[in-house]
Amino acid sequence: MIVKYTFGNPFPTDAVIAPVNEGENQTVFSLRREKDGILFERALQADEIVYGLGETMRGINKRGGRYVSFNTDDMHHREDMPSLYGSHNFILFDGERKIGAFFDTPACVTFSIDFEKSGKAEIFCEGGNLNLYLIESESAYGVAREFLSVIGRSFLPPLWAFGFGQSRWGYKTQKDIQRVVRGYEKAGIPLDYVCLDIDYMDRFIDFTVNKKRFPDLKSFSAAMKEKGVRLVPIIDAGVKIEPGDPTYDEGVEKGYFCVNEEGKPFAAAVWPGMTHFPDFLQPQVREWFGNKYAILTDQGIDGFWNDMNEPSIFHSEYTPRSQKYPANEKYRERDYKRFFHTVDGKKIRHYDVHNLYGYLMTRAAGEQLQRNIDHRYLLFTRSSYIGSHRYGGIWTGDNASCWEHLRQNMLQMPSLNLCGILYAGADTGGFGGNATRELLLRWLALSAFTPLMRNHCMIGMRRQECYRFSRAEDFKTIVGFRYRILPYLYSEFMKAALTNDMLFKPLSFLFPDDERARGIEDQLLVGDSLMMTPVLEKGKKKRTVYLPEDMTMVRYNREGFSCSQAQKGETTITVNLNEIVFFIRKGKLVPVGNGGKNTAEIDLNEVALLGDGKIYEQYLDDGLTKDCTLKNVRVLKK
Ligand code: MIG
Repeated sequence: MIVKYTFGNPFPTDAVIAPVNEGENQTVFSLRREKDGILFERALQADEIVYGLGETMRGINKRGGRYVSFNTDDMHHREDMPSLYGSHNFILFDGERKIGAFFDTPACVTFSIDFEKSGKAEIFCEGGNLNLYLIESESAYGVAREFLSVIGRSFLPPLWAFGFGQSRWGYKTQKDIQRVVRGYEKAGIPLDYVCLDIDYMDRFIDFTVNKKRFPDLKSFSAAMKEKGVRLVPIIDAGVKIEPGDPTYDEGVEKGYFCVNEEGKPFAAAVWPGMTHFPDFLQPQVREWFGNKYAILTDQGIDGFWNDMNEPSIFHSEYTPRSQKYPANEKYRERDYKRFFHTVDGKKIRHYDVHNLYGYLMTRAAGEQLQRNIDHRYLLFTRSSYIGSHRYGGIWTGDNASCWEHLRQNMLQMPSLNLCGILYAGADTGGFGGNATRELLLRWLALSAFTPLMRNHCMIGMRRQECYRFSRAEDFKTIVGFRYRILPYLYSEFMKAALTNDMLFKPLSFLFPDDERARGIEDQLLVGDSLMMTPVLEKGKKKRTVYLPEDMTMVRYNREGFSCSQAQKGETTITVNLNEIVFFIRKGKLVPVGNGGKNTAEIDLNEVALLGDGKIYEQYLDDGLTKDCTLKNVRVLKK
């Protein structure tokens, strides 16, 4: 059962779209009204697990930490980092009672979960204006399913978005892109898309293309598509102040930008220099900005990533040119308090609705892409809120080439799925820093299971394309694995999306009575049949795996798949750098295909079934149709 409780005068977020009954007096939390907000408190049992909070650090069980929902661009993803790029205020208490709580407010929320030995969950909602949704069910998984059913279906990416993508901040010209594509071709490593970072634009002006670097994007993108490779350009939130540029001119003329204290467009510096921020809280602004993407879709583009949409600010008309990027917290907060949105003629202080900005930029793009093109599109955003999953996926921002962030990538997946975000992935290999061959191979072996599988890297770092490393055949094997498991991954993703389910589940969701399984964070269930058990440590070829039931162990290497029986309990596996080992649950099947050098070569109809199950329900379609329903499921028998 889900019930909604309203406090104060909350700003509508459209996060929950199904009708929900309203209640009057909730008893789950005790409540303390303070001067600047409301504190919700609840005692935790000793062994209670607390799940949720989407894109946050630290792990699947959120106990022991403090998390601040306030979308932030900061690349130093330390383990105790309170805020990242998205805010996903859903938590799930798995104690004697199974309770889900969604604190639906675009303002700052602080979750202290058994922080400083409090033995309590303390949630402070700044401003005190919110809708609190409470769900109670028999099981943690049941609570999750109920929450997912009220926030709406995940965005459905095309099949090619499940291929492997290469990206780098620093690719400048058409030649750079061609070189990358050739590198992959020569090494025989599959590739489906290459991302264009900010340098494809003319002076970082949104919806422009630098003519010297890309003289004819339309024919270039067509030629690439011919080879099975798509181009995926970045779009930044800030619109350069550039008289003569249509986006700028129209935005000023129609009053489509956020305004400062004097009611003039607010000016803040980002990559293009001084910019204005589109006021995505206004529906007509969303429609206008979203339709701008057609400038690129008309040139054959059907995938985008939305960046800098926290929004990130270097400095503004109110704050001094910062020495450091991004602007430090003090200045950022000052800026966020000094610009405004206009909703139904009323001025709304940005600070109070801060966490909606990236979500509504994604909604702007997604709604119009949906209307303007006759097939599915790829879209992923850096900043998000619950609800943005209906329009696009996310990537988890500027991580680094370190083992801790590889682990973090894995731990974030079920938490994101719990908040509706199914299409997600991290910068494989790490954004900042220099990846080693070993780290990149292990990371690819993990990303092979995440819907977004993209190698991305920061300007100035070592070249991180797979073919730049020695013995490229190992990369061919690991990336090639993704293309062979794709019939399963695609099918499980689409079924999860169509039935409001999770793709990545903690073991505890399916084995709630197994004490050992409840504590495991470095193994995950992926879809209904598979358990992933990646190697996450440097220099290790062996790792321990816990099997909550008898399973089929599957090893993949250049020879292909080999299966063996594995017994319930603890086992040690050896996984070489050019191998992947995973498990199939008892009585289940995993369809695998023949692979290919891109998704266009994949035949979803031709699969072999691994595992000891009897039937598998495979979702399949042409990868582009918008007509996605469960009628596209066929039953395979073994
Ligand atoms: O301030 O566009 O997270 O993926 O490569 C950096 C350049 C701006 C941040 C994104 C990153 C991207 C980079 N961007």
